[in-house]
Amino acid sequence: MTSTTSKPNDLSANWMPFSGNRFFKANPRMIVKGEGCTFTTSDGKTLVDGLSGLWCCGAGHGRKEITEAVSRQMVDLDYAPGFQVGHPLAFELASRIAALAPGDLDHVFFVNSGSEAADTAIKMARGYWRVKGEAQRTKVIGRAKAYHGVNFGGMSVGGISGNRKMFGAGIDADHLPHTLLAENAFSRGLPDKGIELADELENIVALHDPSTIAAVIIEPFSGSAGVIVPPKGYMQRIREICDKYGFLLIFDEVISGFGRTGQMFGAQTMGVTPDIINAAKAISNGVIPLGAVIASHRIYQTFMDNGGADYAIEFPHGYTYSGHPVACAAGLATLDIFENDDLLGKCRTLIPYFEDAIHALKGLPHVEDIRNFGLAGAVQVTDMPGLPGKRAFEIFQKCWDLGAYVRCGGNTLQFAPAFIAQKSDIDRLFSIVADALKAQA
Ligand code: PXG
Repeated sequence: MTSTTSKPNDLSANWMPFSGNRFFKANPRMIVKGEGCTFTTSDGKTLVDGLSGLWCCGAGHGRKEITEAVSRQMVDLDYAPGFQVGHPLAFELASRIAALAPGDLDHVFFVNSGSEAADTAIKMARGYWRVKGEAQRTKVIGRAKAYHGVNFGGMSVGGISGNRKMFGAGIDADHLPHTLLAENAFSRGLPDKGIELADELENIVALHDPSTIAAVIIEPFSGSAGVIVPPKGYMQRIREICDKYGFLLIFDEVISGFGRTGQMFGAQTMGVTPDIINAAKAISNGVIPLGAVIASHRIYQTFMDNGGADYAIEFPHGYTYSGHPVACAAGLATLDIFENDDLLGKCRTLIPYFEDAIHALKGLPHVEDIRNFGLAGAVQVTDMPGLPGKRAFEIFQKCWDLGAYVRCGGNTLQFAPAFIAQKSDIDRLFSIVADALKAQA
């Protein structure tokens, strides 16, 4: 008989995601409580949360409005099937999100994660062209250094080689270059140089022929790769080229969406309207998994107009948990907090303070670039010779020991505090990062 109990300190069974399992299990770092913009560790230490969890908890941890809405929903309706039947919360949340989205993006397809959003948006784009009679438009153009999650579509358009090399062939994709230019080092916000990198899309078009391309997928800023911010005018240029050839433009706003740039969507901050926006993470403040693909009226209507018999399924896609009632309750409560607490206003107030604080690290040992956009930023550090990523990893550990949770990825440290953070939280975060950098010297 299998035992149902296990030793509380047995860490072996959990195969952790995107983690050095061997290192962690030898040196565990365990979080047991979250409150506001702090975490408490299993050994009783308080950490300032420098990344809103994993870019999700903009309203801070332990929001009673959300936990109470979730508990109530679990009692009233714990689950409802979403295929061929519905429940009211999914419709209410979709309407509220549609009202917040830019342009004519007014239809919301619910998923459970950013990875599912990426694959859903890609299938939507390819399906769109098929129902329009251009089924040969299958290729999706991503960018080097992009992150669109880990499922096969998102992996294929993603541009972080470490996330791709193990897994073999993906879907039909090609990649624009990234926009990380040495001459833009230490830029604040959108850098000045590099708009011409958008014109590389014309070269991709020339190589493949526009008739083979369904869509272009881009993060308003690349989060995982270390807050790589597009140059001034770049997104406008990409939009123009997409319009020239009819390509659908997908903004992956899993990180930039729901407030991180000071507006509800990065599209609004950038002043560029895509055809599809992907969202997840902060949409439910990270409390319950939830994601959304927000499509334009034109895309939705194209599926409806070409859907065949009136009882037929127009888009054969969806997940058991699409529009889960408990996730929708969390999403609605999160939107209430955005409104009631003026989260966007709070974020906009904090952005210039955060920008000054992160750029004040310039000149400290090993700092080779600092980038920021909205309430997100990264410090790029010099790698140790022959040991890629080790310095950033050591600084991450040192920050933990000194009282801050920060994220490391490759040769960058990444920061995305909660929108409700106080200036004192930002001060504490960056004073710890400064000490950790100096300790490396
Ligand atoms: N798109 C983007 C732009 C993302 O940032 C995903 C899709 C995938 O979302 P899911 O929910 O499937 O993980 C993401 C996720 C980091 C970090 O440290 C970033 C993500 C996830 C975990 C860590 O930068 N982004």
